[in-house]
Amino acid sequence: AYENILVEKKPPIGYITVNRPKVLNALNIKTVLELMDAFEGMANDDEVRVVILTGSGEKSFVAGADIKEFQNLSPDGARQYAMRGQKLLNLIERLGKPVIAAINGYALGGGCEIAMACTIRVASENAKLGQPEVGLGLIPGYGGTQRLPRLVGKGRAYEMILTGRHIDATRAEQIGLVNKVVPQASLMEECENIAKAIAKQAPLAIRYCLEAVDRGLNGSLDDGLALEADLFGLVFGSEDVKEGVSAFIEKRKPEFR
Ligand code: DAK
Repeated sequence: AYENILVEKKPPIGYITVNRPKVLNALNIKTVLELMDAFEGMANDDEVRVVILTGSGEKSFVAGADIKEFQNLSPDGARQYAMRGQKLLNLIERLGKPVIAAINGYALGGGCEIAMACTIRVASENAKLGQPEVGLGLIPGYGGTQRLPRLVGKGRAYEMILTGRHIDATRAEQIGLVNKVVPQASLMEECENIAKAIAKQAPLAIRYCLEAVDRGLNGSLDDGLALEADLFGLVFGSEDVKEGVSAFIEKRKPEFR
C-alpha cells in the first residue's frame, strides 16, 4: 500500500519503481520513507537476489529531491532530511544484494546520487545525468561529492558538480558513470539479463564481494586486502563452496542455496 512507489517481485528479481511521473519522479519525504521500507523488505526476502530500481514513464528516472519541499525546511528539518536520505542511500549500497539502476531518463541531483549508491547503472539512450544543486544555491547532499569522484575521478566530478550541467548517456558511459547505454525499449531486458547472470552465482559469495569492494574502497589497500582475506576465509565455511567445487569436478551446474 505505497502511494509513491511500485513494488513487484518476480524471483529472483525484485523491482522498485519511483512512481511520481507528473513531477518526473522527484523524491519527496514520503517517497524516501517508502523506498526505505521497500528496500528493507527486499533485503529480508531470500527469494530476491537482485533488485532493479527505476522510475515511471519514459522521461525520468528521478529528477532529484522534490524542490517544492525545500521552501519550508527549517535547519533542524534539513538535518533530519539529510540523515533520512543518507540512511536510504547507505541501505541501498549495503543491502547485501546487488541493486541495478535502470536509468530511463533524467537522473539529476538526488536522482544521480541514488543511482550512484546502486551497484550497477544501465542507462537508456535518452538519459541525462547531472548534479545541478549549485544552481539552487545548494551543494549535493546525498553523497554526490563523495560517490561521484570515486566513480569518475576528481576532475570530471568537479566539472559536473561545479557547472551543474547535465551530461548525456554516451558521455556518462565514457566517464564510467554508467556501465552501459541501451535503447530505451531494451533497458529493462538488459538489466534483467545482468540480474539473472548474478542470480545464478552463489549468494553468499555475491554478498561478500559487495562488502569487500565497498568497504575496501573506503580504506587503505592493505586494510582492503586483509578484509578480502577474512571474507575469503569466511566463505569457505559455506555449503555453497563445497557445491561449487564439486559441481565443477563432476561437470554439472551448481545448485547454490
Ligand atoms: N522537484 C519538484 N518538481 C519537479 C522536479 C523536482 N526536482 N523536477 C521536475 N519537477 C516538476 C516540474 O515542476 C513540473 O511540474 P509542473 O510545473 O508540471 O507542476 C514537472 O515536474 C515537469 O517538469 P518540467 O516542466 O520542468 O519538464 P521539462 O522537460 O521542461 O524539464 C527538467 C525537465 C528535469 C530539466 C526540469 O524539470 C528540471 O530542471 N528539474 C529540476 C531538476 C533539479 O534541479 N534536480 C535537482 C534537485 S536538487 C539534501 C540532500 C539532497 C538534496 C538536497 C538536500 N540534504 C542533505 C538536506 C538533493 C537535492 C536535489 O536533488
